[in-house]
Amino acid sequence: MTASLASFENNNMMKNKTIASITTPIGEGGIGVIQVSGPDSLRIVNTVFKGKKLKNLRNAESKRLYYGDICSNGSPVDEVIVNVLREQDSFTGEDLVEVNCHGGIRAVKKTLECVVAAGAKEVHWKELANRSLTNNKIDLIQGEALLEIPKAKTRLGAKVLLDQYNGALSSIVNKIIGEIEKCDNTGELLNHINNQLRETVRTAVFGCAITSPQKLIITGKPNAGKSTLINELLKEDRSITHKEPGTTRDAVDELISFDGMPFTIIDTAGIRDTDHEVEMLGVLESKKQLSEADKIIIVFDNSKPAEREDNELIEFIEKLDLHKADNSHKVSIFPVINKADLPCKLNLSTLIGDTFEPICQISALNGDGISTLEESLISEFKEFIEYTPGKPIIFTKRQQEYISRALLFSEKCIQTAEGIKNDSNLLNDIKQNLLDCIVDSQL
Ligand SMILES: Nc1nc2c(ncn2[C@@H]2O[C@H](COP(=O)(O)OP(=O)(O)OP(=O)(O)O)[C@@H](O)[C@H]2O)c(=O)[nH]1
Ligand SMILES: [Mg+2]
Repeated sequence: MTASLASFENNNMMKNKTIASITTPIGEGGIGVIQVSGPDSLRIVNTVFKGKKLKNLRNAESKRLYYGDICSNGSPVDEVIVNVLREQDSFTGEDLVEVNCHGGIRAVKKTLECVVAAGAKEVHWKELANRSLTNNKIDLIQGEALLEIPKAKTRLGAKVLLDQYNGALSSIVNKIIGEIEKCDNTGELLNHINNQLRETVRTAVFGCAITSPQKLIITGKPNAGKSTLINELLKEDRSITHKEPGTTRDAVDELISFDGMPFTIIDTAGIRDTDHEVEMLGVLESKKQLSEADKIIIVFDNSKPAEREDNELIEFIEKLDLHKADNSHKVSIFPVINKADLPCKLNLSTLIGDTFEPICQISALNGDGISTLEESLISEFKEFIEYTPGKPIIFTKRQQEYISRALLFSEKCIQTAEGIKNDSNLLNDIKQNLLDCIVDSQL
């Protein structure tokens, strides 16, 4: 089980408990929802629910709404609509009562208090997702999707995750497991398994960037136009810009998306030697941000000759480990020449090596060239952004690890000395990794 799911329901006693959780955000809002799930959910809610028509909730039909009051010591606390879902209909796989009360902190909390006083155990909402897993309503991959859906940053992200919740990735993993079981001494089937695994592993770079937005850092010497560029990309005046160098000191970060791909974009202080204490802290912070980046835009100033700061920055970036330890993580560099609207004084040849070949000329001030830059930033995701509904996508590092390992074993299997004669140990290793990816071993 993943740490995030495992940390919740960790003993058998808890499994039979009826649990309750607020499943809407706490704050101002039209409605608030409390879900009560478990063998006693109907009995527990019945003790605090006075239906206008229905007298006993235990006689309620599944998938029906009932109107009434939640009461504490006989007095109404809130007017609610209760949705009853018997175990065969609920997403948790056990009797579930959804209490829809008025939004706002007070009504929701008070209603939860009543349900808890009547015998339910208050839990984090993720525990409800965990119940679907323990009751075999969903598998581990679907469970992870369920936890990610509320955090989706873009519509594309929500679409992808919903498809995985509905079993897109699980289906291909199960299909391959079935094929391994049938795999005898024919190289053809093994090649087919290998191709499907390779194709699936390729999706991880996109899926993981959907759930954990990549860090996009904007760097460059002071006054190069970094903050102006970030404002242009965000289409709002988020960062302060000024003609004086050294304007940005704190790293400013914002969520941004290009064609549905989310990024955390970070404006940094220009890197230069300075005696000014506050600016120095900004420079240190910039260096830290650069070392954690997934993508780096280096802004060069077209209107000035190359300066020492440009070279120092390039040297610093060259020293960064551009291929991080796990190999799956590569830092991409996007050098751009800004202020292309001004006469050119930049002597590029003194600056640029292979790594820093500029991808485009832009004017952050009037927007020229910005769309080319945006396209470059998402080019590695392009084929996935044109998303085919229902496509299996790996969207967590955990899934990526297991399926990549399965791929490794399948490649070894193909290369065994006997050529197409399959090695049953290796086949088992492929299967085990796929099973570990999909089945919760702790259940
Ligand atoms: N003509 C022209 N001016 C620009 C362009 N981009 C930025 N500027 C101007 O250059 C100056 C510096 O811009 P900033 O965006 O504050 O530069 P910065 O790189 O964030 O500077 P620091 O935060 O000090 O490191 C401002 O006066 C901007 O209006 C551009 O494309 N063309
Ligand atoms: Mg700035």
